[in-house]
Amino acid sequence: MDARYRTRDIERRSLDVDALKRSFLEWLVYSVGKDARAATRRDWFHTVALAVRDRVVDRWMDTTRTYYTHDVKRVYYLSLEFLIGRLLTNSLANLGIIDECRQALDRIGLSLDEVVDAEPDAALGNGGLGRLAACFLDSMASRNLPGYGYGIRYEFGLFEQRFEHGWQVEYPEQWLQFGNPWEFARPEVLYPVQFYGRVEEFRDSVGERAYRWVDSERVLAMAYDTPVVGFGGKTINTLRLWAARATRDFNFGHFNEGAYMKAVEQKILSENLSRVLYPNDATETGKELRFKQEYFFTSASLQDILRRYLQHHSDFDQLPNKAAIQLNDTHPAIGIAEMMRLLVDQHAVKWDKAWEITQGCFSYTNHTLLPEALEAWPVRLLERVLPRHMQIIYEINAKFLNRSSARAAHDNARLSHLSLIDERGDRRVRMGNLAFIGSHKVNGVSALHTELMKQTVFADFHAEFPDRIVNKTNGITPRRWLHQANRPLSDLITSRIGEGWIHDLSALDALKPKADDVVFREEFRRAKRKNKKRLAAYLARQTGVEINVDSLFDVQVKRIHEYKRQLMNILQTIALYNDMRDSPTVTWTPVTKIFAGKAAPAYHMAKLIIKLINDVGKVVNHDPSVHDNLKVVFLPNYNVTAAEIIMPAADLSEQISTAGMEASGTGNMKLALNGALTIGTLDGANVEIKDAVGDDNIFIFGLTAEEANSLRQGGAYNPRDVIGANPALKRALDMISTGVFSPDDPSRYHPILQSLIDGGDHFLVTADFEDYCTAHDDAVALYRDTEEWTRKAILNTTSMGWFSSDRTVGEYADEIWGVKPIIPDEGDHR
Ligand code: GL9
Repeated sequence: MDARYRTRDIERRSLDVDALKRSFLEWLVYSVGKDARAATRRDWFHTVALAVRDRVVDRWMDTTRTYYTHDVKRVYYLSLEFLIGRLLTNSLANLGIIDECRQALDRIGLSLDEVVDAEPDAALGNGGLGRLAACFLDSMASRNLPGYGYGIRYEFGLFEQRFEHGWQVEYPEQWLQFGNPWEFARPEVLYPVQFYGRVEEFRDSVGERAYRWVDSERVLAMAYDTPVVGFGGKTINTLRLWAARATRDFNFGHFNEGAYMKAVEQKILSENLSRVLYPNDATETGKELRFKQEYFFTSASLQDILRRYLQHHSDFDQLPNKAAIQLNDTHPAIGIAEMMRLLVDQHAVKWDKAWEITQGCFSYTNHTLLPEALEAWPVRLLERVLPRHMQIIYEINAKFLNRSSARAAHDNARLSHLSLIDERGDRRVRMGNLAFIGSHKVNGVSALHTELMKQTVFADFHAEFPDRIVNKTNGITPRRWLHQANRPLSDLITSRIGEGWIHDLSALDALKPKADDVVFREEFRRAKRKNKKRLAAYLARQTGVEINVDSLFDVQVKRIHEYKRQLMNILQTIALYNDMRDSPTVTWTPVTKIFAGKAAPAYHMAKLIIKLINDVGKVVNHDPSVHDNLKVVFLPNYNVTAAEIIMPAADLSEQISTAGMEASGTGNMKLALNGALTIGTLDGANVEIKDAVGDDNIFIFGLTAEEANSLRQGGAYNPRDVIGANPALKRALDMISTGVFSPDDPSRYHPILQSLIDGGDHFLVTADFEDYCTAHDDAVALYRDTEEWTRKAILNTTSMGWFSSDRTVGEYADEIWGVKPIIPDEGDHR
């Protein structure tokens, strides 16, 4: 090799400050094409990202080569959502070169923070489910597990939320507008994905009945790869996202202008498949395009998985020992039928063998029990869009039901529950049932949720397969959510116990005694205050509302949903506001209520709740009689980047869902890890957080899942009586109903009041209100005792070690996937 290139190759991998600086200056000119004088902050972001990417590529290839050479078993995490957020700080931190990069930029006269701020937030997900997938990618790479993410490269991520007169308005999120320096386009990695058409029966070479899918429309899936940098930079895994491309069969230049334009139109239509992320957090009511997205990325991913397997094998017997395919919710569940089709139709594997292989490979995670979120696609849609899959599903169903104990017992009710087809009304395919029977393991995401799965939606399946359902309580990556997001606290922790906690969060245990150390408490408070100042400045910039840094930062950040009960929080806020106005001579503890979160665009009740919070904020924030003791701020456009600023600054974490409805929660973990005390119900992972931090260090209130269930089942619950018996609640509701917060439209909030009073209060806001207020009063009272509060905050942080997604992913690897860590061999480039 030319010696000059060799030197430059070494140079471009070097992690020292001078080499980084030289790389930046060279990249700016030769790749971004800008002169330093003309470069914008965005140009510098692209420059730095490309130079950092250079430092990842060799290791990435080492990792990929190692997996290939050793033919290791891989994990394939199939997810319609990967909410990865920004990647620059993440890559720098995991490579261990934040300080070097900061200095290199400094020498050019640039600030790293400003460069970091120019990166768009990759919002390829709606909320917890998508962020969990992103945390798992980080943990798999950091634990040296051979894990691939497969998903869709949406051109438009989750919509941008703005407030217009306090109402949520949605705008397109154009994260790719200026290009994406992290990804590698792979125009040669293309798979055909078929839709529509019909099935032809024929006799194969040995005279057996076989099927082929004909007259279909084809779209191509093209791969885009993003390296996933593990902590320490040893393992670099791959996130492969698919974009839809028209096939070349499109006939341009034919006959006349009309035909030509039709061909172009068709091309555009087929490429719509990867255009936009659906913004609902629960249900996609029968949207054909959504269903096609699910099949599109699942089919491309499975074809890719089989292609990789066949590099080393000539039959499929070993597939379950080489590929663990995890279904992130039912969105990729059609993959069960697609795997059967690929094996049986394309590769001539016998049905029973193919079924054994499929079950051996697949496992399924359930993320919610909300009935509206259980996907059920109309049979008529499947027959039209995926005719061969519909046949396969019927066949799977017939064989399954025939062997079920329900058939043996002639129990028709149980048979109809187990069936893949819901026969009530228009016939539908139950994707949860398909995922269940096609998998060797099925998991819930917290202890309580897994228990409820066994008792409710999957009770009949659990009786049939008592070993299949297992629990895998969610976790969060400590890299992004503590090490990167909270430098002040992260540095404090490292100063006492070293850096080991970053890849073994259980090391935080050793800090528990520090809760009783007055010096440590002082330093802990100082870190929190720094974070609070940063959030206050951010909120002032984004909303114009000035808040008191010494007030209690009371935070509820998550999707807006009735079951999450932001409504209960704002009602308590109104009650507190009234108390403050009633007793102006009392010394009140200043409280700042901070909200953030998006509502699904078609979810009118959730949007009305946003408007209510904004309306209450307008009144409260301008009322001099509360002397700045209460502020209400709703930060628009909540995303990963905003979360990274909010989590470290929170004092109180609101986790107040109706018990039994929040499968796990993960924001609850981020907040507790960053030293917020939780006020919450015994729901989802709150139960396990309470066990970890101790009853004295958390504010638990309200009905349990069991109590909530029997209260509703009993049918005798009357919200009207409860409201009548609680003057503070009644007064708050009266104020809303008489237009105190909406003088321009006094009846604006009647739908909310109606749902509480005449609608039966399905989410039990009124039932839990009093207990919630008491818990809140306790929290505020404790906050006055600064030392005691800090002690409990420290115990929260130091007790959260178990909630690392490293632990979660380790459990999946051992108990579901059967994969082992492998340290990549080093290539000859160093
Ligand atoms: C969710 C659950 O509602 C959460 O409780 C859970 O923590 C996450 C991850 O397991 O999954 N399921 C679900 O559909 N969403 C979740 O957050 N919704 C969104 O992602 C918007």
